[in-house]
Amino acid sequence: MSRASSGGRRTHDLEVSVTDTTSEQTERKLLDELYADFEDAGLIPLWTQVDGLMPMSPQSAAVPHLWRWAELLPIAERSGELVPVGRGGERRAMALSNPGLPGLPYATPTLWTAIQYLGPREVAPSHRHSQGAFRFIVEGEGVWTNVDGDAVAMRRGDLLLTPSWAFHEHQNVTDRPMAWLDGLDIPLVSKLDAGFFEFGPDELSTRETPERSRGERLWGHPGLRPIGRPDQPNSPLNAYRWEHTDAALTAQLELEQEGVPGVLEPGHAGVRFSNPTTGRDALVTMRTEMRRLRAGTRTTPVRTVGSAVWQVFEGEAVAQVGDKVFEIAKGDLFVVPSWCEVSLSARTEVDLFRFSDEPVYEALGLARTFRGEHK
Ligand code: 1HN
Repeated sequence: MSRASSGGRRTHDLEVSVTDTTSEQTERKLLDELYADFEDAGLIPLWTQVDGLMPMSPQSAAVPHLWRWAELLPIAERSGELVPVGRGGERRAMALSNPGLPGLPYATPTLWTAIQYLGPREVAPSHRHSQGAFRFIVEGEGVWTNVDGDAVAMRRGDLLLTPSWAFHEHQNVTDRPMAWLDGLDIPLVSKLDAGFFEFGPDELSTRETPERSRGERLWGHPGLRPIGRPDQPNSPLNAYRWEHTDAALTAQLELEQEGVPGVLEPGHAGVRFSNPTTGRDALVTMRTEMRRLRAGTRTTPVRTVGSAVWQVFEGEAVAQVGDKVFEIAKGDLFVVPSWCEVSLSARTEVDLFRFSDEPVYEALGLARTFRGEHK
């Protein structure tokens, strides 16, 4: 195909009538030359490209998809037996790859999601990166993640933060393996050309295994902020314990029973993990939340700009995501692409962890949400 017959030729074919007069032939020749010069000059005229440049609404390449914990865990265990963890590979993390983003280790166009596995007594070595990260634990314990030298216990139901540029390493101090969920903003940071990485020391920064990290001891008292500490873009509270999350959700549903408003919608309680210095999201680029639905609750369908990943913490539900219907149970993960409608029906009481890239859209003035049935 010649240069002139790409893109622009289609439009300009329309301008050439069946009866090709001499003047039309001249014009055609001039247009061919013009389109060739566009290419040589490194230009693409808008009128040949307008499709897709400005869709009427977001057209994500990502698709709704489900990964079952019961399938992920045995694969992670086999990797634990066969694949060492150490310098170079750094982490035994297996990324969810969205079928709409083939070949890429991305759950959505902005969010990396992986199951990570650390065997008995294993250590994942120290490093830091500009990508922000968190861990969420659906089962197990025994690993401490050392974040800038602060040892943070990882236990069922906890959310642990590894903000951008904090050194971190993971240490399994038990004879049992442990698997958990990793969320990172890797694809977003890649798209923004903002990736930095540095190896840390080969020796562990600490072998301590405290109940509570220094971050929790300083920042983990409800409504009490240490005086003299400045605001930080990412939360200095590095662990959000299940005990507190559970109590907050329980209280919301109890208050609803007592006639006090507080829940998101009838039978639907929710908390957002927040940065105690700003009241905003715990991480600058990722929203992290826990939802609890009473058995039998069906949530209002919602569409939001930005993508989300959900993981069932406990219980059973049906998730309707776009035209897909997922029967979900403990540990199962599903993806909601941008502007794709999602609603949940709780078969039992169900707790769900959710994370998304919404803070990015809010910061850029691009956030939109539509609640209700779509016409
Ligand atoms: C990383 O540092 C972790 O620290 C997990 O646990 C997943 C994926 C890509 C690059 C770095 C971790 C990662 C990662």
